[in-house]
Formats: sequence, C-alpha cells, structure tokens
Amino acid sequence: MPLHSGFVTILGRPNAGKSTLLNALVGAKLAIVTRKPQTTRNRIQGILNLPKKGRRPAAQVILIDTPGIHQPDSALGRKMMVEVREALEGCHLVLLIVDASKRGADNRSGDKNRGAGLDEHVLRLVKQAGTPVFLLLNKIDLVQKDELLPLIERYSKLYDFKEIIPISARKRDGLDVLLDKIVEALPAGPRYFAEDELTDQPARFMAAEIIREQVLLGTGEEVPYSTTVIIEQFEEKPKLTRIAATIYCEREGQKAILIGRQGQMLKRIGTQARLETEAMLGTKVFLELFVKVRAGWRNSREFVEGLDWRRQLEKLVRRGPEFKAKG
Ligand SMILES: Nc1nc2c(ncn2[C@@H]2O[C@H](COP(=O)(O)OP(=O)(O)OP(=O)(O)O)[C@@H](O)[C@H]2O)c(=O)[nH]1
Ligand SMILES: [Mg+2]
Repeated sequence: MPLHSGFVTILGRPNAGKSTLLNALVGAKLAIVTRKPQTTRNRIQGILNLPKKGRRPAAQVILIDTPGIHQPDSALGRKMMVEVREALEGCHLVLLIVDASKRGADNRSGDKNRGAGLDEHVLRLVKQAGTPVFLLLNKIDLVQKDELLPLIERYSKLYDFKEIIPISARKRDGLDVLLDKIVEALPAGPRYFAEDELTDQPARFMAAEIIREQVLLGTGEEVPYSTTVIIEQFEEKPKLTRIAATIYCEREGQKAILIGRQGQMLKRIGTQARLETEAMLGTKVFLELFVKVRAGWRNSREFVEGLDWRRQLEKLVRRGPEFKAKG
C-alpha cells in the first residue's frame, strides 16, 4: 500500500485548543499553550510518521498549528493572519477546531474575538482554502454527552464538513479516530520530511517561545500581549547551551512588572524557562534575560517582520559564511 501524506492545517478561533491538539497528536511539546487567547503568533509544523495499522496505510502527516483567527488591529495581528493564510496555501486538509464547551458557539454576541465562533469570517477562510474540512468539536470533557448530538446537528447545517468529530485534545479523547480519518483523507504521496524530524522550528526559536510562555503564565492584564522575546545569543556546546534573550515590552510600567520586586518576577521566568529548555535540549542551559522597552512595537511592521524566525534564520545563514571567512 502506498504511503499517504500531506499538509494538514489546524484552524480556529483563539483559545479553541489548536496548539494542544498539535502537541497531543505529535506527542511532544512543539507549541506553547496557555489559557490566554492569542498565545500562538506564527505557524508551527509538527511532523507525524505513522506505521501501517490494520487497513490504515503508513502515513506522514504534517500538521500546521496557526494563530487564532481574529480581526487584527495591529501590525502583529496582521502578521498573525498572514501566517494563517500561508498555512492554508497548498494544504490538503483543514482541521477546523471549535471550543464546544462554550455556549452559543456560533453566537453573534458581538465579541468578535471570543472563543468558539463558527461565523462567516471563519467559514470564508475555510471556503477559500478549497480543501476538505473536518470540524473538530473540542473540549468535550466539559460537555454533557446529551448536548453533543444537537450541537453536531447544528454545526452540520453551517457547512458541508467532510467529518464532524468530537474530541478532547487535553484528555486525548477521540484522537485515534481522528488520525484514522486524516490518513484516509490524505492522498498517496511522498515522504516530505526525514523520519526523525519532528518540526521545522529551530531550537533557538523554541527557546524564545518557552520564555514567552513563562511571561504569559506569570503576568496579567496587557503585559502578555505587549511582550515578545528575541534570542540574542544561542551557543550550543555538547554539555552546555548559552542563551541570551531580550524580553521586549511597550512601556516602562510593563518593564517594572516583568522585572518584579527585587527582580523576583524575572528570576522566576528565567528559572522556569531554563528548566524547560534544559529538558528540551538535553543539555545544561545558561540563560541570561534582559528586559527592554520598545514603545509601540506591535504596530511597527518592520519590528514585527524581524520577529519571524524564518527571516531571522535567513539572516543568520547569510551572516554565517562571512564570519567563517573572517575567522
Ligand atoms: N478542558 C479542556 N481544555 C482544553 C482542551 N484543549 C485545550 N484546552 C485548554 O484551552 C486553553 C487554550 O488552549 P491552546 O491549545 O493554547 O489553544 P489555541 O487554540 O492554540 O489558542 P491560541 O494559540 O491563543 O489561538 C488551554 O488552557 C488548554 O489547556 C480540552 O480538550 N479540554
Ligand atoms: Mg495556540
């Protein structure tokens, strides 16, 4: 039986559970997850190699996690939506995920960015993609069983979904069925990535995300949304990785919060991020953190573009030979 393969884009409103699903399917923490909406800011690929199982052929599934669909009001938001559209380009299948535990998931309450919508905005994106769509009703661990059928019925009227599958990404419920259906829906195709590859994200960028996750977990109000992390130094030796990173925020008051009384907050962020990075890399990590204010960075297109790790990587590669030539 030929290998089935293809690109599968996970799409949905902020906080629906897209990143949780990516991590659960791949079996590794590739994307950060928090309770705050708009946690994910760029597309993240996770590569899943599946052996043949009964009638299911062997498969390579490339999952793409995306930022939550919202109406952008900043350069950062617009960039996030570009990431969504790019993830949809040329994909073979869309997994549209909604938070089924939210009442009135197709509500028109006026809160555009809230939770589990399946409104015109989302459906328009899906239609543009022009691929088959699975609707995933997530967080069913929070839903009464007898509420599910009416929900499925209501959703099935909104669009010609290829499948409607109730899941709990967090409890890994329904994921086997989902995987079988994904493989079935994908065409026979090549192996796009080597079998030992888990993601296209460089460790350098994942380290920045781990720090950002700790900022999101540790702070409230507008600080999480005004913060970004840039890795200044990333030096990998067999036993020790040296990382220096800057946390950017937009105002002095936010900087004070990030540093905390006697540096307590920054210390906590640093310790937690270091432990996680050590687990990810399998080396000791020496992590140095700085906090800087960059007023209005979210509205600077240039700054936001500079955050794109694909661009950062291009720059590093371009710089590489030059350094060697000098050295
Ligand atoms: N109870 C329950 N909670 C879930 C489930 N899946 C995700 N969550 C929680 O929902 C919150 C958001 O999850 P994420 O995976 O970050 O959601 P996301 O869609 O990636 O969100 P953005 O990146 O902000 O767009 C987290 O607190 C998750 O733990 C689920 O199946 N059940
Ligand atoms: Mg996410």
